Amino acid sequence: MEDLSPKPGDLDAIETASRDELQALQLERMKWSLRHAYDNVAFYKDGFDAAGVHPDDLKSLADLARFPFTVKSDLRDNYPFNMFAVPREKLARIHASSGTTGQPTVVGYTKNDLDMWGDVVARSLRASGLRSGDLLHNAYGYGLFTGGLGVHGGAEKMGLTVVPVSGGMTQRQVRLIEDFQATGMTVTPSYALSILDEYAAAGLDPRKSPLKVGIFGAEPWTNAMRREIEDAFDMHAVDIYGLSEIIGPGVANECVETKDGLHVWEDHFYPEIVNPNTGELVADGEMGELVFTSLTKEAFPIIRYRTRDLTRLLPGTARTMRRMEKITGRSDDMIIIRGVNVFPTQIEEQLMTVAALAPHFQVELNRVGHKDVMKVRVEATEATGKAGAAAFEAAGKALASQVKRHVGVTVQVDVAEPGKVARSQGKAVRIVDNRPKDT
Ligand code: DLL
Repeated sequence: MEDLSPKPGDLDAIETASRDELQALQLERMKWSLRHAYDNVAFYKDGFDAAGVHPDDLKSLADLARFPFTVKSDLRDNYPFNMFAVPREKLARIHASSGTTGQPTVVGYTKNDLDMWGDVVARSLRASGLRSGDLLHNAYGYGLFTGGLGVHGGAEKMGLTVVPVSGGMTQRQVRLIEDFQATGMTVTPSYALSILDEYAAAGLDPRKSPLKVGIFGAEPWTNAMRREIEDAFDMHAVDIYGLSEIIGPGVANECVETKDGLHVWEDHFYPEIVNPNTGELVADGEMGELVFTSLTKEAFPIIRYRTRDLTRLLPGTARTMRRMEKITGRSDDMIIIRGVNVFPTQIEEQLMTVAALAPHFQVELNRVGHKDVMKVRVEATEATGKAGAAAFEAAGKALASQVKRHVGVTVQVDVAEPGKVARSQGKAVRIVDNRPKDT
């Protein structure tokens, strides 16, 4: 794999500033952001007043903990535009969640916000190893989802040639990567695996592809999956994180030279970790729920937003900014099987250790009598597929025993023929919950 480390002068000055400089900037910006939210959004004024705090009470970064949280239902309750701090006419763009499970959540951006978003995405793509002149195959979905257009803006800003291919039509993805000689690819890790399948179907060797780096996010994925993808494509694989409520992609990104967790661009997005049950702050290094406060956003300031994503904060390495460890999962995706907490990422890690199985999976939850039963649906590799029933059974047993040993739960494993586990074209659906809804 090519060395894509940054050269002197490649980075923004703040990326290598001292912690003191960074914290001074954060405090100044946090004061502005709290004041901006309080003065212009009734939800924040009412919330701060009810909690007995005022923006002037913030004297240090630690004082942020005195301010109330914002949660997803607050955004739904203020649908569509009541969380905005500027008149609708000042919005340059609106994005929204798909709204498949209820009221969509709506976010907005002024021209300055789009400019800042472009900067943090450009910083993320650069941390991933791309430079002006590279050609980026952007397979995140375009539309209301922030992935496609968010990456696009930053890529153009830093001088990449962007191919706005979006998700879907997988054969065409392979063809365009090869014909246009893409050096970078932005896509969900699960869809990257579908693209990988398509290389095989087309009789092409993915290790000979022009790609130098893949920038994967929008869903959890593990270091075991990184090794699988890096090896399959002979390219770097780095992690990009973000969420619409905070800005979209580009809140945090791994640096290609270290691949040791994601540096949070904390000059714009201030992270905290709290105990998900009590809301108490926990110290850096401890696991908990990630909470973000925007420091510079105009249209949609967001104060202490509970992401439900579980991780921990670690000191900076390749940059001054702190890192967040790869996301273990969302608190909503935590499965409790007979008292043991299980995340789909833990199943993914074990799946990667069984060579006879392909890297696609879904977890199915069923109620049998009074018990919850977890079934892992996986599929045979092409080679296992040809080897017959005994090979399927052995592969299933191997995975069940790995999960039992390393995760501590008993699972049923259903090994399907190659190609039979549902493929994603964006975010993978990892959990299919068939249990009765009333419990
Ligand atoms: O998924 C933004 C994005 C697009 C990020 C493209 C990266 C690349 P939402 O649709 O609002 O925004 O979903 C946000 O997705 O709270 C996490 O649960 C999950 N997520 C995003 N990035 C990662 C990641 C976009 N790198 C939600 N690892 C977040 C794990 C991620 N989970």
